[in-house]
Amino acid sequence: MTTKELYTKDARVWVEHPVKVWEGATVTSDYRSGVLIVKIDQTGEIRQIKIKDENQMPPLRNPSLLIGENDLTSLSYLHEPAVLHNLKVRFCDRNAIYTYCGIVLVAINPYYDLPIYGDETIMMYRGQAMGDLDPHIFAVSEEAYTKLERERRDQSIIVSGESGAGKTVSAKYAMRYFAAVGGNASETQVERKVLASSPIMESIGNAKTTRNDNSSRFGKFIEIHFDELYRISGASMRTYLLEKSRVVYQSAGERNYHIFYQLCAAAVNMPELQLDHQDSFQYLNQGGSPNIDGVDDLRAFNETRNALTTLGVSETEQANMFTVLATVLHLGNVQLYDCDPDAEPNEDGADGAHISSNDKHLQTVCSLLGISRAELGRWLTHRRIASAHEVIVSRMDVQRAAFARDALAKRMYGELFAWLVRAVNRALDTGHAKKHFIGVLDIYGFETFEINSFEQFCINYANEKLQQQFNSHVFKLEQDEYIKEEISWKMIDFYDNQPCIDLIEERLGVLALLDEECRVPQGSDAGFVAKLHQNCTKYPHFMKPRFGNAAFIIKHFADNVEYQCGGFLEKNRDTVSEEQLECIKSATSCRLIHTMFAEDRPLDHTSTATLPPPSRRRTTPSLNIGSLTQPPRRASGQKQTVGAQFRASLSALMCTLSATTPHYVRCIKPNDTKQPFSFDPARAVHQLRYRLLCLHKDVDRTNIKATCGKILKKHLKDPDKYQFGATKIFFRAGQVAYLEKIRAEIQRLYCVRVQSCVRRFV
Ligand code: AOV
Ligand code: MG
Repeated sequence: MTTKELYTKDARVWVEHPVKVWEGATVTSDYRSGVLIVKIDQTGEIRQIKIKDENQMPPLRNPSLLIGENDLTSLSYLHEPAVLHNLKVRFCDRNAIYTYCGIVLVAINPYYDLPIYGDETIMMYRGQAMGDLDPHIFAVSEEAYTKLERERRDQSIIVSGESGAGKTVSAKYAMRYFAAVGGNASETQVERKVLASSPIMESIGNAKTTRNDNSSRFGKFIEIHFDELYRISGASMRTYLLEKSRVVYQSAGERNYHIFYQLCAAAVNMPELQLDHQDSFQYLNQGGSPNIDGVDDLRAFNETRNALTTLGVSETEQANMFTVLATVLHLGNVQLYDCDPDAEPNEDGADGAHISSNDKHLQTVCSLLGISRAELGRWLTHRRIASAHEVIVSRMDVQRAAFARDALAKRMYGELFAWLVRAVNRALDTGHAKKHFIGVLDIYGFETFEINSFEQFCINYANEKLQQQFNSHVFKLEQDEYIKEEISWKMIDFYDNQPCIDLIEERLGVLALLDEECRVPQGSDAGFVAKLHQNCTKYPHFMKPRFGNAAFIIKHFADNVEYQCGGFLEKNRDTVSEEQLECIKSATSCRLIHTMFAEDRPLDHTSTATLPPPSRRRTTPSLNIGSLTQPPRRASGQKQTVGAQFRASLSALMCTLSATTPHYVRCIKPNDTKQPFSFDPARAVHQLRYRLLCLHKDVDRTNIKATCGKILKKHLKDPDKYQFGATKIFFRAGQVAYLEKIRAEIQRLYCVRVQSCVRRFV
């Protein structure tokens, strides 16, 4: 089929538009080489389109009867404008937020509470096959649940999408589905606990960012365990790299973790914590955005407490938790002076960091924990440097002291987070052996801000790995299909994330160079970037910025991101003053501190690279699934860097996922203003351009192979244009479109649908 035959008068095409991205047009006269004349449908404007390359003709539109299909793969043309248009029609005209694209469920965030998640809807989807009802997260969940039983293989639901696209909400609905259909009404009420884990984890691990009011700042993989009768028998959770820098610093318009604001909102009920209005704390007010639309922090605090109670966290433990959180806030308000504020005016106040003797926040920290004010005061301003021959204690300058204080606050929060994850896991562990599981993965979405640091680097690296996991799964499906169908063609049009992952993971890649710079005595952020610029330019996914040498650019699958190197080394090392830590650990009035910092803390059971010696491991399976927010030590006793540890935990996750049957949910954020049902085509298309890889056409089984053979012989003269598999026909590019055109013409003339015969063996 030549271009001339396809682009005849009245052919319907898509032409580019600066705002709408694509708009409909109709060809006004048969295409002649070099120029296509079209009439824009909406405005009536006649436009001459110069065609330089006939491979880049305006895309053809689908027959109207296909618009609004609930599976994109049933469209004749599955190109960008077709996908975008179909999703838009479904979303804007029909309020249908879910659409299938082959094996992927596309979910567009409606920013509106739809009445489609109730128990009645769950029961409606129970027992139904995927295509029977409208696309839904419940349909995907049902598919996973059915397959668990049918295949006797663990399943996973992998939710992805950029920040604010709706991953966490989708993951919660999937869990709700499993809780409803797999409930076993036993006393342990695991389902209730599984659901209660969400508000807890969100209060301590989610925060308002400029992209999402409830942004997850950690990744999580929840495994729901089932017994031999496929009833829920327990659950466990693994978490990934909490963004700890947020505890001490927030960018404009952002907040610290929700729990802090909840605590301040409830301060009057806990006078012993000596809390004040949230704006009075340095760690809470830097973003200048203390409230979230539609969120009542006091109410949320009560929900958090109830959820903690449901999970068996005792009143005392809760009180201890709040003490630790209050300590962190007071610590952030300890004022550091660069000379002695208590010295008489003519007295010589020694240079370096000082704390006033009547600093009330330091006093509060010490009384809350029951530790010596003199000791903590000393180690907040001094450091110990041990050399081979002697130990020197010297006063720090204010900047270093503030840095050390912040590192301590971050460590305390990180330990508290890890402890809570263990508490959740303890509550979800019913003691029953798990026979099967369905895992739900909800990680932080790809993100790029004005200033991107180590955290964004890790987040985007994780997304790169996940995208690669998806690619290899689809690739494998395709390969399996070809083998099954005895087809000898190879898949070639495939975006491969591996080169970008290589840039990050290889021997002289970003993580290795970062670790190396962390090890050398005078290592610096600038030195790290210099090393990158020296070694990484050979990678196609690496770029030097045009100006300056304090940054580097990675060309991710989703976007190019420029990372500022400031803080990379410290964040990767994640060190804290041992002396300060000892002070905190000497707490006499907060038992939780001891539990939190207990040395034999279990580690992620799948990250073999990070396992402690066996004698120190605990044996309960779910207890072994610890939060990975703290870098464990290597066998040599040397602390493993955050980057190395994150890499190991991601690789363990990929292993886990590859041993399951995956189900994919791709969330799309339709606008940046959180408007209900508002669809910004430019925003959506940006996400679709890298997300929808599934070009595989699903073809039904049939026995009328010969009929199809005849039809094809008639219309596609060249036998190289298609190949018969055992149950399917495989077409070279462009051939299906051609057949569709013929189908449309015949349909117009004779009202006969040959589509089914040609494209499918019905
Ligand atoms: P994310 O998980 O993908 O972002 P969320 O799941 O937190 O995004 O969704 C962001 C917000 O969008 C939610 O708080 C809801 O207000 C709204 N929303 C999402 N899905 C739905 C839905 N199905 N129905 C109604 N509202 C919805 V991040 O964790 O930032 O990458 O880290
Ligand atoms: Mg989230």
